[in-house]
Amino acid sequence: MRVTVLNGPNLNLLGTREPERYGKATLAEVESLVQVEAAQLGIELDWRQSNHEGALIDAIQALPGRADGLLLNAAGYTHTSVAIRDALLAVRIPFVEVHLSNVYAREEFRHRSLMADLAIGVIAGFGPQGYLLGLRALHSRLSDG
Ligand code: CA2
Repeated sequence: MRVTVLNGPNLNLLGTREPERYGKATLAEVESLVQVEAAQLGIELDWRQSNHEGALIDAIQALPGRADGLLLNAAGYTHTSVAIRDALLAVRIPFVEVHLSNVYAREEFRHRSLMADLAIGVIAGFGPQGYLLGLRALHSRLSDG
């Protein structure tokens, strides 16, 4: 089973700024955690981060034939990007939306996701653990056939 993890803008700053909000772990540390879990589940993981909307869209468009499922933290684009929504609609790849923070306990503009209704489900507020939960959920859904 192959899973791509896409991380959106500013997540490359994880562990270096705003640790009270996003935690102390760097994105590379979160990736290591998720890679260990993926290996245990027999998942081949492709981990990516981009600050650019178009690069995220290119990565989504390239998924068919390359990945069985997607773990998506589109970061700020979650709340704004019709173009990322359109790409997800076009490829129809099963995906789980993940957020480190509890977006519902934050500003109102973060309560709306332009992609959540297309997702299998959404996990928010559990920090890096949310990526593990999301990976397990995706694995279980993809194994159901
Ligand atoms: O909680 C999440 O995972 C978010 O997707 C993070 C986004 C935010 O816009 C979403 O509403 C919720 C922001 C990512 C910014 O990441 C940073 C990490 C460290 C320091 C500064 C920004």
